[in-house]
Amino acid sequence: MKTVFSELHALQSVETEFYRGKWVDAFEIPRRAELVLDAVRRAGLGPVIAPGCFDLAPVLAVHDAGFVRFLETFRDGWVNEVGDIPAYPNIWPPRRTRMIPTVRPGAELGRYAVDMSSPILQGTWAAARAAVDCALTAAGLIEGGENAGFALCRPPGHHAGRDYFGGYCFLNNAAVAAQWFRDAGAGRVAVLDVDYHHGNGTQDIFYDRGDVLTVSIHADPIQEYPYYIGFADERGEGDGLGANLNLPLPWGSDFSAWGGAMEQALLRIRAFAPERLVVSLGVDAFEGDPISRFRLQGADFAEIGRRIGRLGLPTLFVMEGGYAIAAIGDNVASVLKGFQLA
Ligand code: OKP
Ligand code: ZN
Repeated sequence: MKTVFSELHALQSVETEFYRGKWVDAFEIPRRAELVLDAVRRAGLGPVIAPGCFDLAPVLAVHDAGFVRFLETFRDGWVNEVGDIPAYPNIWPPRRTRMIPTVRPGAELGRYAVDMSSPILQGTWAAARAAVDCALTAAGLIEGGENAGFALCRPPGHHAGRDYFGGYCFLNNAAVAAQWFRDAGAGRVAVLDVDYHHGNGTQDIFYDRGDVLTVSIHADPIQEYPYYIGFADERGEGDGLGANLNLPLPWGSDFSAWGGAMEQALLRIRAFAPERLVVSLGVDAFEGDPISRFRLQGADFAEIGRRIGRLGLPTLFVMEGGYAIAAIGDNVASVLKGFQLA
């Protein structure tokens, strides 16, 4: 399968992040994408291509126009008022406020941010758009008849909702691609999120829709980010009732537990009979991940890929998390090779 990759990812780059009350070496760094790129090349997965350019219509199909406009224009006001420095929110609107627009960049930043992990930099908008372009280009390959594609997206996307960003994410690459498949004619699309963290943005975007099934296997939000969402009783609403499946697992889960959850996920996906599958591919369930607490081994990632491959669906893989620098490349390549050889 082809990998779609843009060098522009490197525009999103910080040295440190705020973690457990301290500024520590950042986990979500450009090197992650470079290592994944090296690994897919070494694995002989297939050609690496640059993304095409898309207008904002596919982004606006899942994201709020005011939010997108904010991401696009925020830096000008911020630099003018605060200076050319990374922008971190330090205030958030309380519940039941009227959400009246302000004229202050810092106040608008807090309106749309859910946490401090996604600083907006000079190049953030370009990097986030390039990631979406990677997802859409890979989706286009599948629409053109290929059975699979890998969008090597960075920054990741699955924590970004219709009108919020956070968790290293700005635009929801997987959700944009899933909606694009719908608009290209697929009647039903499934999103399988195997990242260690719940795909809260993706769930939220499609929560009231029956045409896009969202399934996530992740650490129990009672003890893990994103904390307030991702519980097993969230099943969708309205037309979407039954079209969201959350499979939370406790800290310390290994593949005996994770693989069992995956069987439930695959059963649900088969029953839904989607025409396209989008996989939010985070590899932070790996036991060596520095911010995560599952215990998957390297070989388990190949098995994940094989099981996805046995679904026999046109499949778009979209890069999400994974922070164990020494293993991220091998783990991603293992999933993709496992899929190819299934
Ligand atoms: C992004 B992805 C918790 C800090 C959490 C954000 C984690 C975002 C993970 N103490 N920081 O799903 O891999
Ligand atoms: Zn994650």
